[in-house]
Amino acid sequence: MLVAVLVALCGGVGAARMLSGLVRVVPPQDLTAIVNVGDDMELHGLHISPDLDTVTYTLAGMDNRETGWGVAGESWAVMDELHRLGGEDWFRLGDRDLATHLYRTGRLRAGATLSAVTAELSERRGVPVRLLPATDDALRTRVTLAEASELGPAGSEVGFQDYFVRLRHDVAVSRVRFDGAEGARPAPGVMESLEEATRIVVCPSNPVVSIGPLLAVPGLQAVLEARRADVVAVSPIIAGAALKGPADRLLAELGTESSVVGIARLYAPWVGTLVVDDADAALARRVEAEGVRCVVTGTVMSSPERAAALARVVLDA
Ligand code: FO1
Repeated sequence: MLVAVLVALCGGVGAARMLSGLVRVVPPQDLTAIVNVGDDMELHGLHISPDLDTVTYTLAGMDNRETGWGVAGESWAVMDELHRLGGEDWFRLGDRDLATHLYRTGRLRAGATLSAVTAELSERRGVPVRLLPATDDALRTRVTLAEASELGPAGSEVGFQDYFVRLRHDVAVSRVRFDGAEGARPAPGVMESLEEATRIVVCPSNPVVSIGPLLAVPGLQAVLEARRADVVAVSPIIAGAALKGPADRLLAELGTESSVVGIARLYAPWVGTLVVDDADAALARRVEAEGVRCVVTGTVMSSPERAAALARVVLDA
């Protein structure tokens, strides 16, 4: 095991895979994950935190590897019954997953903070990594659509999950903003962990809608800029494309080249080293021309062993 106090900046599935590699090479108690909450939403009166749950379920070994979200071997009795009643069932909440949202919502209503509830849920599920929401305040990603959709004309602004799940992110976007970000305060432990970490890892998460909301929390980007030499990012773009989700299209639509060079340009103010896939080895010089050190290795985490091999490279970088 390597000795390092690590902080990882996290979105959903890409981050969860990276964390499952990191816990194989550093003691899990030396790892803090700062997780996006821009995807959070209220539905059926419940507070749902998809990225916190994806990370928790993965580290607890109960994740659904096919979907990348939710619980493995899930049952759907509640959703099936809701469907029969004609209720809102576009966002699928499995029976076991629902227990998480019921627990979280009840505790929040009783006055607990999101970070306190997150710690309770991860402790009860035996997750040894410290999980911190980026903020305990309401910060919500909102997406302006560049074309008409079933949710309204071109120019309509919709919630993140409306874009991502309801519209299957199959519609062009003209703007992304993080509602509530100006007044959001970093959750307890976020700033301290970033200041004290020996290494900060940016997981291969969507730069716009997973990492973007973290940077929007006042103070976060400044501390990352101050720690730039110790910040290592893994590119979520391989050979011009995202492995999963709309990162490639979102980058292009919002004016950033969808390539490792585009990622380097976007992250250059606060990232010192970018880890890119072997498929992009020919672009290493162009990455370095952006002022970012480039490390080339296999970044596709198709198994926990490959995730651990990538984690080792990230720590040695
Ligand atoms: N993604 C889907 O594509 N369809 C769903 O019905 C869905 C339900 C869902 C329920 C709980 C949860 O934690 C995540 C869920 N997701 C679903 C995933 C989620 O929309 C995205 O993966 C993240 O927000 C993006 O990181």
